[in-house]
Amino acid sequence: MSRPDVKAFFDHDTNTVSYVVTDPETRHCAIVDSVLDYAPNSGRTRHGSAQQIVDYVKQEKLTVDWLLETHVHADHLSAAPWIQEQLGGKLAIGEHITTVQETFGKVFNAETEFARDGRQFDHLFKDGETYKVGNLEARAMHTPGHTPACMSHVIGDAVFVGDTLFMPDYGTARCDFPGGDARTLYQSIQTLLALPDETRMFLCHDYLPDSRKEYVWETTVADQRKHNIHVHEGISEEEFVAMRESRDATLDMPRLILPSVQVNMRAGHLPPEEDNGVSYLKIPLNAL
Ligand SMILES: N[C@@H](CCC(=O)N[C@@H](CS)C(=O)NCC(=O)O)C(=O)O
Ligand SMILES: [Fe+2]
Repeated sequence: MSRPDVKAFFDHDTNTVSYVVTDPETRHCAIVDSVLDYAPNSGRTRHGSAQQIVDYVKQEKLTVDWLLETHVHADHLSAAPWIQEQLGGKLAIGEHITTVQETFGKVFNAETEFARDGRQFDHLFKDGETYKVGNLEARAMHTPGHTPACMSHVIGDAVFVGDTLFMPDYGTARCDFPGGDARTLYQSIQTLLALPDETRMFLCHDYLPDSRKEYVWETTVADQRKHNIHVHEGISEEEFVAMRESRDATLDMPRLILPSVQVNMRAGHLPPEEDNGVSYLKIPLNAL
């Protein structure tokens, strides 16, 4: 089984992990879940986090095959289009992005020109679709539950699971966003736990439970099966759903959900500029 080099970038502001996944043979890579820095007080976007990824790719002389978004993130803005401008590569997400665009197109009463067929992306992955990163074999797995369009990506001996499982001592992703569903997430997680035991598993966030001092984002399938506090072997679907739904009822919306979703449903592009050349975000009152 081929083994990609995996370089992680941790964004402290949103607890998000981005990855550059490289085929050591061809030096072709995929960039997974990049972050555009956003200051909600000023409405200012910056490229500090994304620049670190661009610098790394240039320094290592890598060719970018793919910019993968595991889902329409609700907690940070994607830097994928900005990175693509400098490095190339195909920007891709799961085919069920169309459902997310329908839902949030309505929530934000988006302009009629806002296409809800996923055309803002270069490629829409289907469940089980295979593709390559350099010579590495890769496969997209539809793993909904947190959102309807969530995909995980198996690349060589590694899997990038987006928001499904977090570290075993933290548990799993929430299921209370529009289109989320705890029962569906349980089923998706079973497909991830059925991967080979030794598969390296890379997570999209770490929220540092009280029991731990260091951020961690890598584990294995075997470790999750044995130790994940929400879904280890022996926990039934009913038990999981009851736990997840009661926990979700206690969670606040992510700090950046309104800006994130408006931008990420457009593949990371800002809304069209108004006649004064400025792009605006909306705040729907009492809608979420
Ligand atoms: N405090 C964070 C919360 C982020 C959040 O809700 N994260 C989602 C993933 S986008 C999640 O699944 N959290 C799981 C949980 O806290 O149980 C923020 O405001 O950004
Ligand atoms: Fe998420």
